[in-house]
Amino acid sequence: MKIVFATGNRGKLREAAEILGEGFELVTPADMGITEEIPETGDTLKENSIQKAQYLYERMGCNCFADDTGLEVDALGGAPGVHSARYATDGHDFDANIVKLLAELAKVPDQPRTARFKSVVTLIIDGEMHFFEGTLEGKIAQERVGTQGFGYDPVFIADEAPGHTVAELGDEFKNRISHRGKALRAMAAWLRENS
Ligand code: ITT
Repeated sequence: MKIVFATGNRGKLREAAEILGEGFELVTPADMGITEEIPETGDTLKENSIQKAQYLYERMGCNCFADDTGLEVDALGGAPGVHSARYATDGHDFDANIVKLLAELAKVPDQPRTARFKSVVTLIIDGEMHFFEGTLEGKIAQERVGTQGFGYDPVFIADEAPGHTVAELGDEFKNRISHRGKALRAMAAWLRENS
């Protein structure tokens, strides 16, 4: 099945292709000649996820899905949350975001470092919206370790793999336990049953 993934994030695209497997051919906005950044101005992950999928559906009239993901850190009142991509700067600067996250946590040394990734996927099929969600619980490491994955992976330790950051685990293990893996496998199951 050919389906458009409304993302400009190459890490997400790589993971989604592996999670969904051979039955799905993923097309990106860039493949369709869309070069502008798709707006995400909502106050929640769900609003942003809808906004990205709807933008593409209205622009191209194609079945598509979008993923909005945020990192919620308990000691920071749920930040960076919906602002995860632009936590430190206006761009998607993964390194600057990690530096800011560790600096903010250094200001509250007595607080637990528990955190979670949450993904909300919006699928639009023939104009109808469907939602799929996934969460990965864990905690924030004291320093960055590992080179795999993307975003906050070098400082996120999943409960399923204590002692290692997600950036040390590799895509295959990450996809098995991750927020995005859970949400996209649920979407794939829905698509297999309903189309
Ligand atoms: P698109 O909207 O184009 O899909 P984005 O990078 O803007 O890409 P999000 O708003 O959903 O995507 O993600 C916010 C940020 O959260 C993202 O830029 C990463 O820094 C981080 N992030 C998302 N998924 C992650 C993951 O699986 N592991 C680590 N960090 C992740």
